[in-house]
Parts: sequence; C-alpha cells; structure tokens
Amino acid sequence: MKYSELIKAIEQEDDIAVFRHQHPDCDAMGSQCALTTWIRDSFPNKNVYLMGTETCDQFDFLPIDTISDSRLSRCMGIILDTANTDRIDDQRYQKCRYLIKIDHHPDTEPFGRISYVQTSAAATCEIISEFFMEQEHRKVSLQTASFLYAGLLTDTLCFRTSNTTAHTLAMASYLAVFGVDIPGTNRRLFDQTMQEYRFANELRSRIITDSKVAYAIFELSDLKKWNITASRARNFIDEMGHVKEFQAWALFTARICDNHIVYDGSIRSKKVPINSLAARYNGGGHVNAVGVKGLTIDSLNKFIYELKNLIH
Ligand SMILES: [Mn+2]
Repeated sequence: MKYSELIKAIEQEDDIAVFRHQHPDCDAMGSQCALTTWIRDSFPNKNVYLMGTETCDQFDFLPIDTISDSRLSRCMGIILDTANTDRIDDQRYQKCRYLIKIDHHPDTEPFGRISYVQTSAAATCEIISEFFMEQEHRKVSLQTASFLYAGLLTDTLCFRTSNTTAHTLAMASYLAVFGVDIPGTNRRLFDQTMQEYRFANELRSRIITDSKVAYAIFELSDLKKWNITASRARNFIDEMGHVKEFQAWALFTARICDNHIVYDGSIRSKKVPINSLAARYNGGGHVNAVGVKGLTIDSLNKFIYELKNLIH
C-alpha cells in the first residue's frame, strides 16, 4: 500500500496539526480542509487542528483553529503543498513532535520523517484524493470531496495545464461520485464581479509585448484606482494564457516594503522551464508556473530581460 506509513502515523497519533503554505490558494486550503475533515470523520476521538494565520476566500473553507504552543508540542504535524519550511504558514510547526510532508512541488528542501513528494501530481489535492481512495473502507463526505475538487480545479485551471494527466482526471471522477456540484463549484471559484470583468480589459490594454513574451505592471495607484488587492490582481495572469503567440507571460504588482516600492510577480510559460530563473529572483514554483517576490524596479527589468533571453 502506497500510503501505509501515512495512515499508520494518523492512526497512532491523538493530536494532529495540519499545515500548508503562506498566502494559501485553493489547493493548499482544499487539501488542508479535506484532510482535516476526513481525519475528524474517520477518527472522532482525535484532536485535529487546522493551522495557519491567513486564509483564502475563493471557496467556503473551514475556519482556522487557535492552538497553544504546549498543545502543539504534543502534535504530529502534516505539511501540505509546501516545498520549503520557510513558507509554512505558522512557523510554530517547529514545535511539532515530528513532521510528514505531502507535496507536488519539486523537492528543493526535503523535510519530514515521512515524505510523499509527487511532482507528477497536478495538485496536492490529487495526492490526498489518491490517499482517500486507497483507504476505501473509510467515509469521504461531500464536503471533503468538494474541498479536494476545488483544489484540483484551480491548480489545473479547469484541467487545462500541462501537468493535467489521466490520473488527475481519474481523481476528479472519483470525487464527483460523492456528489460534488460541478457547475456550482465552477461558478463559486471562477465567476467574476463586473468590476473584475472590467479590470481584465484594463490588463489587456496595458500589456507590453514583443509578441512572444508579454507582461504588465500594476503600480500602487492602479491597484487603488481599481480597488483590488495585489494578489487578486495577479490572479488575472490566466487572462493572458490564451494567446497563441505568447510563449511566456507575467503580471507584476507593486507593494511597499520598508518605505520602498517592490514588485511581486506571477509568471507562466507554455513550454520553456522558468523555475530556475525564478529561483534566482527570490521565487520559485512549478516548471511552467512560478512567482517572484520583493523585486526592485531594477531587478524586475533584469528579470524580464532574462525571461526574454530564455524564451527567444
Ligand atoms: Mn498546489
């Protein structure tokens, strides 16, 4: 059994803390909420804590639990969807007795007594689905299945990304059997407000491109004018993903850090790997989908220059 060590650890522990990465997306939150509800349903006598300081309002996720340091020090920690320990939301993970890592990002920083890193999985929710499927005698509630489906759908952009496989679709099918509201989940996750619809026009009109590489930069004044948060704005990166000519595309947003303006970016490519480039600019992620953080305007320009060289 592929997940025998994981289920054995869950069965043994009375106190389990479930973590995921900072600035959580639906894959991080979905896998975290699903694993938490599933353990709570399967083992009502265990204490399972949903850890974190931030949440994500794109879907109806569970509230975060508050837990004292002393209680945390009795827990086993499960870390989901997070490649490196710096990025774990709630650095108190260090108090846990031991850790289990479950992730689909490249294993740049191996950690945990037990580790399931599967880079072939399109989402951490795909791995958790497979784990539940293996534990076939245990119940998967509609809520649990819906959390996982939300993570699968968002990390694969509705099953369109290059890492979507037959196995991803098989896991979606497995989840759908529990009664997931497929059109409703799509609407909940992706419907835009009219203001956002108009913001997409603004993005289109601003793109700077040599036809192969396209990017846009939103300054603080733009974000203010559109009344949109930086992370929400960067989510519009996918608006640029449907142009035949573009081989790579990027969206940068400004923020203030120690009285200076710095830029965070989301970058995508069709085929050329961009993760090692991002790693040199305070970032990382997947082969064709990365983020960079805290760039000055100079390093932002250098990044774009290097991205163009890489693509051409
Ligand atoms: Mn993920």
